Amino acid sequence: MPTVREATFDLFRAHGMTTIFGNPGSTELPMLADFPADFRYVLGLQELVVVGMADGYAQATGRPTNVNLHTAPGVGNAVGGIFNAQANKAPLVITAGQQHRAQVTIEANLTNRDATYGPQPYVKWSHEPPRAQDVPGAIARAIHHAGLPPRGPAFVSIPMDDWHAEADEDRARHAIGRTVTGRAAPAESTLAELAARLEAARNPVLIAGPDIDASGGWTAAIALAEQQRLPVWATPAPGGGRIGFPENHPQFVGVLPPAIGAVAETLRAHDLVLVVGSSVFPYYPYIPGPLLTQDTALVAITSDPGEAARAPMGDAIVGDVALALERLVALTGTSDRTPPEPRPAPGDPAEADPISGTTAMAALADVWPEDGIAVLEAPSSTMAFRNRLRLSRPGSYYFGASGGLGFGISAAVGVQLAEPERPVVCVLGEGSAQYGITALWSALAYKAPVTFLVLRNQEYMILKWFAQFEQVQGAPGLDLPGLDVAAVATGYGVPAQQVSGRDELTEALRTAIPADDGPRLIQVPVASGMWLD
Ligand SMILES: Cc1ncc(C[n+]2csc(CCOP(=O)(O)OP(=O)(O)O)c2C)c(N)n1
Repeated sequence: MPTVREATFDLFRAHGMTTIFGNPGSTELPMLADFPADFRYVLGLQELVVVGMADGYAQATGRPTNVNLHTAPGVGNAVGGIFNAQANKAPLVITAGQQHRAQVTIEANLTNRDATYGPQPYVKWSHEPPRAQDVPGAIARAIHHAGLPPRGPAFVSIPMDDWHAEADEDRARHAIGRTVTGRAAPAESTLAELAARLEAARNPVLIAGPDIDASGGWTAAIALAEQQRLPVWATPAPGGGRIGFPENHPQFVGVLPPAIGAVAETLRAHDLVLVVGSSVFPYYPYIPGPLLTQDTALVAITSDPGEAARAPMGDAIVGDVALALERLVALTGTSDRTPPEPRPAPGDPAEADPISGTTAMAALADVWPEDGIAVLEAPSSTMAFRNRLRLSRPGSYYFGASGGLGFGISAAVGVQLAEPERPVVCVLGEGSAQYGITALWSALAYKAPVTFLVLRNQEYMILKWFAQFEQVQGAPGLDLPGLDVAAVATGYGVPAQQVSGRDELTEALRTAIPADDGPRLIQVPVASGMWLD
């Protein structure tokens, strides 16, 4: 008779979940006992980072990924990361230890009181099994919840004495053997109607969202845009956790502004807006205005019923984004509309000392490897990054779609572990870097050869920009004098250097990015400013 632990590891095997991200405590040790040789345990030194690494890994592999957390305090530390994971639609199966069943009612030390409340409301399902024998089935259910659209985290709290209990063999066998699939195309008639609407439109436009990349709809999105001669915008940057359309494509016209009034203004000339794989819209900040101007209609295709229901305007079609795009390609002909003018290539940025964020991104663009993957958490240089890099391959861009900092370094490590053959570059503000800083240790420990580029402006620049926008004066806590991330990295054992000026930066990046023996960190001073170009 297998134990609950043996049955659970068999379940993980059946789902290809042999990489586990965790930070252990006494309540998790029974799960980790006799850790099987065919599994890899990736240690993160703080739970926000553990979840962030798993998030990057789950997104890059497309597979549910187990995150194993310490009871209440571990889950508490993880909540910011869980908030990110639900916005990123990362299929995480989060397990957490719990006190021995015999001591839960008397609330012995480390009891996770009301365990299922902790990660709410950011998980799709939260559960503590009533019996030890239910643990494999509960984890199986969490795997299915996490992997079904919309993907996202699910949570199971497991009392520490459950792991060596005898499993219910019959239940476990069924739980391990089941598959649950959820890729459903919208009804053909709905898509045929949409195709007709698209063909009849005078000046339609496509808004490409992150789920195009996540669903494997990249090629179909290009085919549809080319065949229908659509200009293509990326969904606003705050919610653009992934890029859904090649940004060097001649029909790509830019990243939509993130505020209500500005979106309506930008789309004013279009009679039909087709939003694919995005919420409508990840607005931030609040700039009031009409949602759309009078003569503009909108249709969104999303695999997320929540996104469809909460959209403030337009029609929505729920279904798999890639399948829907493929059908639309088949259902539409070649249009004779004039495609948009290609965007000009960005010019050389002005020289300055220290360099601007724009210059730093231009230096990165100069040495960017074709198969490179970017993980971005550099608030004041986000737009400069998008404009300069113009990434154009699928699976090449990851950004914390909820805005919760701590995603960058952590996710970069997870993405690199999932994609060992592709160079990963993580671009960070020095303030953002602090939230996930302990993941530098994991990068080194697991030989993840990420190049970390830290833009050092000695401040929370974006918050100073927001202060202006919000007409706030005299806010404290917006300066970071003397924060030296290169020195901190050295303490974690990561080779690090500070460079200055575009030439030194280019050279340092040129050397670091192809190196595959472990992480490197390059820090460069940049001037104060919001870098939009
Ligand atoms: C977990 C979390 N805490 C606080 C914030 C608020 N916040 C947004 S941007 C920012 C500062 C980022 O500073 P830095 O990385 O140095 O980038 P810069 O704006 O200077 O480019 C902060 C604190 C957040 N988004 N997430």
